[in-house]
Amino acid sequence: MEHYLSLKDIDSLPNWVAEAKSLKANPLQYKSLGAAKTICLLFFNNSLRTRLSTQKAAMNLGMEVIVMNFGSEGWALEYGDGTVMDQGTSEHIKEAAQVVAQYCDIVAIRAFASLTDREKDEAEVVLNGFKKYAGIPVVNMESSVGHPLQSLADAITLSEQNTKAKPKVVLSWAPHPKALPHAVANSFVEMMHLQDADFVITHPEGYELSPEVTKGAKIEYDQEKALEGADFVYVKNWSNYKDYGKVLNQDPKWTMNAKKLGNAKFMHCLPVRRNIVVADEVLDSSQSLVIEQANNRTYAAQIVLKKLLEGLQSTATNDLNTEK
Ligand code: AN0
Ligand code: CP
Repeated sequence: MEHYLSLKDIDSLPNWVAEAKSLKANPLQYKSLGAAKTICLLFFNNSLRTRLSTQKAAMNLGMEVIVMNFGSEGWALEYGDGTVMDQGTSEHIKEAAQVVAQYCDIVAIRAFASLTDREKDEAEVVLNGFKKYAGIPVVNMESSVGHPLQSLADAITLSEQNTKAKPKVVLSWAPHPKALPHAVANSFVEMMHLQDADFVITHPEGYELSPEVTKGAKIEYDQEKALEGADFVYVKNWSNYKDYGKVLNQDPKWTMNAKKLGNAKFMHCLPVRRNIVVADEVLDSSQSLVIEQANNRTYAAQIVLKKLLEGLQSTATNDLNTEK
């Protein structure tokens, strides 16, 4: 594996989940794998879990970690080809990516959707710019369209908690006062496509995610009906996709509560707004898996970094063999 940009980079999700669980049981078993290797974590947006769990994962593998809040402390980057840079941007991605790559062996990037220009967001200019110019493995720590470290952690949590051959899993939209990206929901749906489950998405009419992402998935606009007999309920807000980035609905009827949840387990990627997205009674109950989901972020990141480090090792060995 060259990069971890989306779930498509995983060759076998069940194998990765099994390996991640073994890392969780013994996190320091590959402590020497990352010796003398450095990872740069570049944040164009805020973070708690991603920042700390990815750093922890790298440390568990013996790596050195450099973290930079690029969004607030780096130069404003230009991505266009041939741009006359007489406006707000100070440095081109071509130089920035090559420079970063001189300081580290792997680069991980968080760059959220702008939610103003769908085409530009879907072009993933930040991630693809680093992929094109850095020449080292790139890890997606939530881009415009995906959050594959989150959904890998969610797959680990589901596998730990599930007791049925074919559980019912519901992705339920929730209200939110701010416009949020589609990345978490997109990657969750993509991950569920790889599971043997009865999977249903529920949201208000008009709040459809990208049809490319939800192709083949069941959509039920009646939340109550969707939640019937659910084993796992994954709650998440996203802003409107068609009327791109707009908040058109804040109906509190969609807030998750104990009655609607029934006996199901509650999941959310965090951070979560209490009593808007989900009622206190749910978050504070033993049915909530959110803290364990956050815990599994470490092992999701660790399996990804382990695969990338192994890839670097085999490239180095091949180089040595061809040198003789
Ligand atoms: C972000 C989102 O919805 O994509 C990050 C979630 C991991 N959430 C917020 O900005 C509140
Ligand atoms: N779930 C998640 O990615 O959290 P942070 O935004 O705090 O990193």
